[in-house]
Amino acid sequence: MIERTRFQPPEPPAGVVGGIEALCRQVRGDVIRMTTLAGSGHPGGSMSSTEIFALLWSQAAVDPENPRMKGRDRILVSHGHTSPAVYSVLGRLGFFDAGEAVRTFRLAGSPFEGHIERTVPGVELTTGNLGQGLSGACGFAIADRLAGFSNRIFVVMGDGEQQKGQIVEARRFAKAFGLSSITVVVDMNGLQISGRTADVMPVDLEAEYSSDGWEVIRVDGHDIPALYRALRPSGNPAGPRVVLAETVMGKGVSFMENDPQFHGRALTRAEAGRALAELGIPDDLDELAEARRAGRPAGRTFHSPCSGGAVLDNVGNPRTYPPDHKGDNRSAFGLALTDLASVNSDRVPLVFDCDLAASVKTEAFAKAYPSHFIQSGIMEHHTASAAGAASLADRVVFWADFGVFAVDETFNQHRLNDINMTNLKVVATHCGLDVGPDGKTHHCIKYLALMGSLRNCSVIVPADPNQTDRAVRFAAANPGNYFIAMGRSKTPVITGPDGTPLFGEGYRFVYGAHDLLKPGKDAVLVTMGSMCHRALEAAAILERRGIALEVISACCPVSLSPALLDRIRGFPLAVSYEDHDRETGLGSRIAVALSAERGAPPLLRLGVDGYGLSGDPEALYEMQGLLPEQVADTIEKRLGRLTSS
Ligand SMILES: Cc1ncc(C[n+]2csc(CCOP(=O)(O)OP(=O)(O)O)c2C)c(N)n1
Repeated sequence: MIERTRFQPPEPPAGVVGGIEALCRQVRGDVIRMTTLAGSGHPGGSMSSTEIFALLWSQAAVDPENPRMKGRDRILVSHGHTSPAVYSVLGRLGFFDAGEAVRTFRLAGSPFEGHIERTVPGVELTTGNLGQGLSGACGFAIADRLAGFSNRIFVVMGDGEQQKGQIVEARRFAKAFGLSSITVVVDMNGLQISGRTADVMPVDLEAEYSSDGWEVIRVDGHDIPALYRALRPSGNPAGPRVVLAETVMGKGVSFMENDPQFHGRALTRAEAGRALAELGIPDDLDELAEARRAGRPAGRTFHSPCSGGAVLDNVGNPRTYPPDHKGDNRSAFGLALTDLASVNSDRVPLVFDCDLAASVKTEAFAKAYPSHFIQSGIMEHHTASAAGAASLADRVVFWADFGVFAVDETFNQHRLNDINMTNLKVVATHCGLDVGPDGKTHHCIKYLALMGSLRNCSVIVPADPNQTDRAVRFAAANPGNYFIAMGRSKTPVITGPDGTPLFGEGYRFVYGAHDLLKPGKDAVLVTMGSMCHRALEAAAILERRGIALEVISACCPVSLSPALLDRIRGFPLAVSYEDHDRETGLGSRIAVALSAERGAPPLLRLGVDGYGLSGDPEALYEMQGLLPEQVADTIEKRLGRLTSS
């Protein structure tokens, strides 16, 4: 057992240094055994980061018995390929059985995957695509500070990784928000896959971190007392600190040291034998290989990574916008957000913005709750990751942005959030051709294709301000990632047969349910969002021509219910109608769902074909044949052909 000092004594006790030295030798042996057994992995960086990991997890305020302890220090590893060393350190410090990690590393069904996974106790964030760890740390730091914790957040990164632009965004953010709880350690082994980092893409880390306002310390990353001193609480609480830890790739095994091939190559059986002998570790590789061959582990995870996703129990009283209301969905979102904050004064949501608060309607929230409004600047990659991590810290978190920035710009970050099973509510305004004159760079027409492809993300495309209000409250009251998409323009209130708002008093949002906007018998049209009212106009035109078009809003387009498919099946013609890329949106989803159905009707898909141009939305819809009159004509023509054939 190594004494846990929490970095309080000015010097590490001798027992601590000795304990960590012994641990590091074992860890290096584990790294060799794991990667050779698996036949792949990243031994070089694992062995240069070993002292850093061993010091952090043995000394920081973390508890192997209670890895999710409230107020714990958080240790993030951004270069997730160093998983062998991370798993070995955690296992040997008692977070789980190290033997299992060694035996099953990278084996199908094992929780010990090739890059570190948040399902493993002690791992704070799944990483693997480089450059996102510091952003995650910023999100945790913001959320933990609001929660009143005085914990520390450590982030270990690679030096090649420093070439990523998102890290620069995160550095600025950490300084701007005075995140002095953050200490970064860069493993400066000087090598990456293609050779020397200085040759691949030189980065002057000392100058860059200093000019971004960080405290910079340079240290020998294998010198445990020196590293310990560098990791002690900062004397400079105004800002974050980076420790540039000079290390040696493959440290501890003579023929691996400073050789970049060992960044990502496992040793052969014979090489591993020599390496273990050098380290003074018994060679049990043959027995381990036998045990590994005995069978794949039953797939298991230690715990559900999303357990405890924060929710708001009190969502206040929904607002009902009357039939003559002239407003946009984004304003309804902004008002619902301030409502949620006002009825949850002890659990105010955290709201991230990227310089668009006035347009995405979070300005009122920003004024009323400045401490919970995070102005991230034009740094969307960082923001997506930071907001995702913050949402894992027992806080309801919203990020509102234009569709093209909330989705297209940041898909990679959403994907990692999805893998981390975060609890983030992304609200994308300005979706579709509805954005109009800003032109094709600003038309987000792939939001369903992209966000709908994430496996842990619910997608809602509300029909009007009333449904937007309910959807926002629903997302805040339910755990998990939600993506809520809306256009820019004013959207009429949808009314029922009695002329009252369809999504008003008495309406309850249920995820996955579809909404019947108008019954009909001759054809069924399925739509979503800002096209709902246009679909109703098309239905009214057809009504005058004696054709009864049924109109359904599929406001949860990734969850097309069996009830909806059943309903569609009863019609001679189905039509999908969307302000989204026609090939990858609602129509495609319906086509796929219907392909498994017997007796499915032909499907006419109406949507955006190619990129739009710049202009008034109505003109852009006209160019795409998406105006209600055009839609009515197309449906009438198709029905005519059906009956004549
Ligand atoms: C965004 C991203 N691009 C590329 C890779 C592939 N990759 C994995 S490790 C690595 C080199 C990392 O170098 P460094 O940070 O110095 O780590 P070390 O070689 O010291 O282990 C690359 C390019 C990745 N994982 N993520």
